[in-house]
Amino acid sequence: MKKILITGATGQIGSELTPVLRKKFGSENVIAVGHKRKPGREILETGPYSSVDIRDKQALQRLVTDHDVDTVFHLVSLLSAVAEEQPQRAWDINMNGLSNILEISREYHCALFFPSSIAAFGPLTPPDNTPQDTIQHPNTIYGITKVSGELLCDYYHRRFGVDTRSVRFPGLISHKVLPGGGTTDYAVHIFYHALKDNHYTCFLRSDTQLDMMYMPDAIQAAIQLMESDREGLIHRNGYNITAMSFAPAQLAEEIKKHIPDFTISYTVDPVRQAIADSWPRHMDDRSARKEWQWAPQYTLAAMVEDMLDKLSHRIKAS
Ligand code: AKB
Repeated sequence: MKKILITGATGQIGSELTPVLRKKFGSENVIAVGHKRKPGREILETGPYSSVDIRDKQALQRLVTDHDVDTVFHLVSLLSAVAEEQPQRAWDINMNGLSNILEISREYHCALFFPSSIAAFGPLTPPDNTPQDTIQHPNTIYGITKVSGELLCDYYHRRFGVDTRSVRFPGLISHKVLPGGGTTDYAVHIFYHALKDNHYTCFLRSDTQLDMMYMPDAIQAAIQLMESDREGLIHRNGYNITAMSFAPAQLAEEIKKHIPDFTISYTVDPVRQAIADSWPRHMDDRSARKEWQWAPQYTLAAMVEDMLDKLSHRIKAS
């Protein structure tokens, strides 16, 4: 990795991955690409930034050739709940966007990171200790784009030798930029409401257990996978990875340890509940641990403590 392009750089993952990569590889060597969401000062002021629609292949091609890019982190994606509202747009952005990036990676010999998701599984998948290789038959449009993305990345690797790599991210928890319309978003929103109102109304049932991860671990996973020796990688697209698994009621209990007055209530959104009910409760991530030494740092308790600390400073400063 010498010259890196990040699509979706203004999103939940991109806004945290971009500064970490700029620090590690040099500001000028990390080109951030956003589109709909306005970039924050950090992204704009610390290195190159371009606004490009992921469906504009020529503009992306120009960026890759102008900057001599050798690695792409392709983070653009409509998330699960928003995608259910606009399935055709989700297919267009998630699949045609990925197809553009794969073609460019083939043409200009770039390595490619693609974030898949727990959504690549479905109601027929074993929900506990979900194996690395198992039934993938999602019933959401987002999940269909994620499993298709994994297959397409594998195809480009096998057929054209493109160095594609991906992970199946669980719900991601972070304090910098809000997630944009997913099913696991409750696990981020709850912190804002706990600090501002002492109360949160959750759109999932209290016992909806899902895999989760704190953003520093997610950033570490993406970089570590892309830096691993290619010889060790058997399951390229994509690796199960998880750091913790909890339900809303357990997260609320953990928050209460820091904010004793905090309360939670439940008004279930049937669409998001059905999506969550189709996803694994806990994935087996031994392949990632074995093949590229994946090892998360944050437990539920450590994540909650750090989130409340960082987010309260951010809220005070705003
Ligand atoms: C979503 O909820 O849609 C995402 C995901 C788990 O992929 N956070």
